[in-house]
Amino acid sequence: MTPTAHVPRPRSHAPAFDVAKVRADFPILSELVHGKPLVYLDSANTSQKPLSVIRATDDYYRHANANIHRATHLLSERATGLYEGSRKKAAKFLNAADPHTIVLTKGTTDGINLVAQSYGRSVLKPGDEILLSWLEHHSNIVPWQLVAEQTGAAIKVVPINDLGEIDPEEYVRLLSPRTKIVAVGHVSNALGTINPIKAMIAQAHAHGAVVLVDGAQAAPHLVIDVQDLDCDFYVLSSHKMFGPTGTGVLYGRKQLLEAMPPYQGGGDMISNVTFEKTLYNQIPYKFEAGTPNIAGVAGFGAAIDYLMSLDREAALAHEDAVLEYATARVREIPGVRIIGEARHKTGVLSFLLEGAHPHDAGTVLDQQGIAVRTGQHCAQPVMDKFCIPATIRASLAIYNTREDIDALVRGLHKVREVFA
Ligand code: 7TS
Repeated sequence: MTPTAHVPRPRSHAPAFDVAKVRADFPILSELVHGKPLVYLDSANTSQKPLSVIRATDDYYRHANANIHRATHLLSERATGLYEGSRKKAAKFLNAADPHTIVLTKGTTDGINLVAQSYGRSVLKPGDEILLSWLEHHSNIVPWQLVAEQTGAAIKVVPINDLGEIDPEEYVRLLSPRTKIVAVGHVSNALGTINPIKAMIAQAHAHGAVVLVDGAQAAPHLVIDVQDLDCDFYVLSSHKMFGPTGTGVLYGRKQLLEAMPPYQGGGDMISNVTFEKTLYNQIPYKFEAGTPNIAGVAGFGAAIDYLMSLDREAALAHEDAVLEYATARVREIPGVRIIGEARHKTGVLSFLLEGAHPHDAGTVLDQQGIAVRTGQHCAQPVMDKFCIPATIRASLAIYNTREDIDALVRGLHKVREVFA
């Protein structure tokens, strides 16, 4: 919500953002839920899809359905064109210099597991350290625990402060020549904290560590430039940025990807197979074994087109204004405790309401057509830090409005009545 050096923010002449036009692009927003207009405040979980994405997926099955990279017929050519076209779009979206550094994955979880098992497993030795933060989603914890068990490496964790920000002094203190991998989220899914990752990456590099950034929650909101960040790996999920489920991206530094062993074996990831020896395909195909989610990737390309057709600065300014409004309005409700008040936040408002368990609050809100997520948000260490079992989380996207927040506030008053 506050301008930062590492996040491009609106300049004084930021053009107006037409939220009504954006909302009209998302058919599901006219859906009735329990007979009430849908108020969708769960985009950190998964975002809704614009018509262009729904159409791109449908078009693939109507006009291009075939397997990629391996047939001579026209449909396969079309399918391959769509698939490789999305890779190029993803490279542009992340400002990666070379589309070959874009591995198409099943999503963020898949990308992190790939890096942990391919890069991590081949370089880590007993005594090495993997540095995580207390803000991480389970997807950026458990894959590292698995590879730590396999290799004898140790996991270190940077603490967070009471605002929900990574402690910068502790981060530097925990970096050492033993640190081989730093894996950190760009934006926290539970609290919305934007981490100062550009500085964190530079500090990690100064100690010789390789950095993976979990960008699942950043991609729908922030402009991402992997060259400017100078990160080694950046992972994201299509479904959180208005694309289909089951697809995503792993960006990797070219020299690292080239040196890494394959993650999975199968079709398309080889250049020559004999029982004596198999030669692997070049990057990124070496990491893309088997028939992928081609329809999903076609839709993902349309989602990137959609996002890039927007004035991203104006979109972010709109989201920031709605988050600021939400924070102020929800804070006014008696018995509310906001969890996570980082100085730099995007997209997420987590809170507790005295007298109502988050799950019960979520059920009452759902009855009024309001979709939020309640629980620990796959970020149990964050809940442990605040000594709470769960929160109510309203998460925002470009299509949310102040009216959605007014509905949420009315809904929370109803929750208070029910549990008074
Ligand atoms: N990393 C972060 C920061 C996330 O927010 C999520 C999903 C993941 C990784 C995993 O992404 P996936 O697409 O591979 O499943 N976060 C959430 C959430 O906040 N609510 O539901 C899923």
